[in-house]
Amino acid sequence: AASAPELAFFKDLRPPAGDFRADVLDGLSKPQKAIAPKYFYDAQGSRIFDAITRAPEYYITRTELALLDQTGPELRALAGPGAVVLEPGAGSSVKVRKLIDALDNPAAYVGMDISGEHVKAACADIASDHQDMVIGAVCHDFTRPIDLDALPLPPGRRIVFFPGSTIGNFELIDAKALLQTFRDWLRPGDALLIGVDLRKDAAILEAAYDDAGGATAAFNYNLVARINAELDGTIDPEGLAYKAFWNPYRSRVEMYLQALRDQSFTVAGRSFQLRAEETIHTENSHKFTPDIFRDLARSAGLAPKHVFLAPAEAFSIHWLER
Ligand code: AVI
Repeated sequence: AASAPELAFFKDLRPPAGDFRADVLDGLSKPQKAIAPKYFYDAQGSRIFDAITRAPEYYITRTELALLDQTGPELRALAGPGAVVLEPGAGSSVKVRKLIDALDNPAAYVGMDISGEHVKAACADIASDHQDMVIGAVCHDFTRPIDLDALPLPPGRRIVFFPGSTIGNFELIDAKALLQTFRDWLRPGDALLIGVDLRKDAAILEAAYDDAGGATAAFNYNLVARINAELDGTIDPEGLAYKAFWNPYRSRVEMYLQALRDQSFTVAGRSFQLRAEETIHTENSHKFTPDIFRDLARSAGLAPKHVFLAPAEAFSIHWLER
């Protein structure tokens, strides 16, 4: 693996640590206790997420990768030469390699992620394989504002790449706002290439979000470990069970940590109680139909130009333009 000096730039816009504390205390004070899923992704959580993507039940990653392989020539034609690829929530950047390899002389790639070390290493790896491109990395929470003009981006058609169906982790109103944010990153004619998971059988969905190997459960327990370590918490992970279920009315998989018994704990000096069976909501993963997603995109000011569908409509990748 190459090291960071090969990056054209690294910008650390790390969100203040106080955000985590305030958000956790606020979330645990609600009638339905909840913690925002972005806090899953510390360095260890990002590693566990990579393990989830390799779990046999978690069809999303391999389905999207296969779809990207198949759509390469069409993506190359849609994008044209010299594209500047921006990837919010880049993580380990496996998918973008397929996009970069498909494109016609892409000019630049910028990976952005809330996990700074993770994104820096992943982008440095890409830089060592693509010395002809401008490769940068940014530590950034993409739900917060960013001034793209402050990044040394070369000219060229911008493609914001947002794979993985991460859009599904947002409440619909927030998903719309996020699409509007990405739209603001684009100039007329630029594009958003976004992976969107589709509705399917409940049993497939529930298995994908509660794999037998326990990676998804470990992902949730890591959040507890993170709260205990960083916010001086006393939550006993053994008092909590991980649960995932498909909610057909809201078209989403919902994930929770559920109390196995009455318990109390402290976080950052504040006390909290959990009754037996009470839950902490950790995540939603919304599933769409192609039409419902296109409507959402239009409502955010993006024009659907093309959709690529995996076999059996297991997954979709949408090309949207400003
Ligand atoms: C990142 N995101 C799209 C994942 C998903 O499928 O909703 C997060 C995840 N949570 C548990 N498993 C995967």
